Amino acid sequence: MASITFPKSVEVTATPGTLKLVQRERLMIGAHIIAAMLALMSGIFMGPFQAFHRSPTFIQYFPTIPVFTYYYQAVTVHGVMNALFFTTFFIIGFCYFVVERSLQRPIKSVAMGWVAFVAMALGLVIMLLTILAAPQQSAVLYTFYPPNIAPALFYIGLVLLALGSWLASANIFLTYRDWKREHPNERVPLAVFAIVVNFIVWCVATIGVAVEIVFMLLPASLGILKVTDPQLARTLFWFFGHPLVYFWLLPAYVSWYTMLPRQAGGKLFSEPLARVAFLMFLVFSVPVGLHHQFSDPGVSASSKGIHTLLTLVVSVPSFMTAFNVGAALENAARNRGAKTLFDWPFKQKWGDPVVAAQLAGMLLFIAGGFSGLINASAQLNATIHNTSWVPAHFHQTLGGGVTLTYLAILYWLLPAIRGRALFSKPLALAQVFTWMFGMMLFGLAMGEAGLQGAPRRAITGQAPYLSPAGAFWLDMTAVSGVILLISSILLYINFFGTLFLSRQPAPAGEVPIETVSGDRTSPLWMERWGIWLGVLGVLLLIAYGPVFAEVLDFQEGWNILRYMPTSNAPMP
Ligand code: HAS
Ligand code: CU
Repeated sequence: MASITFPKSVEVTATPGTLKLVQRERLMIGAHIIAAMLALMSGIFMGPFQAFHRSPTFIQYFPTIPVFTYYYQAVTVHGVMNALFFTTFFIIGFCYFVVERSLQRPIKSVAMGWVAFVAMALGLVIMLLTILAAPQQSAVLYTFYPPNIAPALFYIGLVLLALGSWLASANIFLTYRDWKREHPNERVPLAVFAIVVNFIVWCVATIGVAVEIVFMLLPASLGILKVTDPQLARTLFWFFGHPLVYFWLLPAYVSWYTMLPRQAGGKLFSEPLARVAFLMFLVFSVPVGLHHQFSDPGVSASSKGIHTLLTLVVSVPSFMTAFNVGAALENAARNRGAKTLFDWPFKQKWGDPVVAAQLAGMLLFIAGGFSGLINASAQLNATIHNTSWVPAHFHQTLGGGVTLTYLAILYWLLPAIRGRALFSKPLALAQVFTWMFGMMLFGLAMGEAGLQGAPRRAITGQAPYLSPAGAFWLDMTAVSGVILLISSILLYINFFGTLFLSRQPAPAGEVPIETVSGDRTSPLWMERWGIWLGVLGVLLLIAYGPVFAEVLDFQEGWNILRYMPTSNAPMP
């Protein structure tokens, strides 16, 4: 294979002038994007085979699927690599790029950026090797609930990822602070505003999982602790796990709000409204984790009620996004000649993979968002919890809206960094549409199967208890797996093609970064982060204070750590 040679610097057109991407920036951001795509590659190709494992008809004809035979190993690699490593690398690389280009300055410390990258990359390698070398013990899935305890290296891989991401957060905060000192009376461009929000959410959220890993799981895996506490661990995990989904979502929103309007040929409806939406994410993303624990014993109904209410509140900024970005898209279509009430969705640039990927992502996200609202209602949740409805939901949100938007970003960012045009636009379009239809079918099929009682995280292809309707929808899941397999192959042909085979120079004018804020009306105190952290602190006290009092069992005298951990995950 040809080696990658980067030209010294590349002219990248952006408003208002032309920025120069310097070599070290390209290397740093390129390294993050490549690591992200390699992580995704190791996770994504497991997916179709899991779908095949779930299909009764498929299992009937191919009783032993020769690839990725140990189902729980594959599901662990799929979840850990796609949801934890791909996302974190991609978000950090993309956010460095946006912050640097928007604020027209390098990140605070390139050296710290590299230290962070190396820590995360080491975490990635350690994690992959551990799951490969100890498939049974490390098959604890991406939620790693005790009492299953993985080998210590599994947790060390996660710790390295978290440490690296904290350094990256510090880098972004310090870059923003330097800019703010020089521009005390200016509003930071919207994209950077959103990124600062996102990394604040991330730093608060990761406290939960860090405590869980450092004080419970790692000591248990090293044999220092002989007991564990699933309930406490789950509560700490979901303190992190829900805001995690917004950590994935907000970079996609950065693209929808600050890039897509221009890419689509329109104008954002309201920038101040966007800032309000992001501030709502800041204060409401964390105190809602119990909506993953509605079925858990030992947590009071009143706490679950508070979290239900706040979950519904945190869906409001997404509704605001739908109207704000939807209006921008309508504006774009009117500029392109749309006349009637309903023709604007059709008058979009469906032939441009960067725009089409985001629109397709939005369509999936509408379905995923609404299934989220169903999950959030405690009564309905009892019907769908732990069924395949839940993976249907998060493949339409994370696998649909978020991932397709990241791929839209990849389709302009990779050429900009590499200095070469995208290998093939038609392939990219084919990838986008196969992904959209594949994920729609996956969502429909897994959702319907879930309503028929098919459990999540199970080799349902071998289950004797399925209703005929459930079995039918699980077969449809396998069909969606085939479509998504094709889409994934197309993605990687384009990815490696752009890196190694493309010869055309990257087209000018495709980097959609705003360098000044067009917003003159948002009050400057929106950037007084202390206020918002204070509000978040109060909400956390109300929403999580009683929960931790309950799970720590104060009345019984700190009655925690009651359970013996087992050593192995379920056998195949
Ligand atoms: Fe969720 C479980 C509730 C959003 C991810 N969620 C999960 C899990 C994951 C996940 C990974 O309440 C599984 C965890 C596990 O392994 O156990 N979720 C919600 C709610 C929302 C929501 C209320 N989830 C997300 C997002 C995710 C994500 C975003 C990833 C990125 N979720 C739950 C609950 C559970 C859950 C329960 C636990 C279930 C259980 O029992 O285990 C909301 O934030 C969603 C709001 C979104 C909307 C949609 C707005 C639409 C927009 C599109 C605009 C379209 C336009 C038109 C402009 C209301 C913004 C375009 C025009 C064209 C022409 C195309
Ligand atoms: Cu959640």
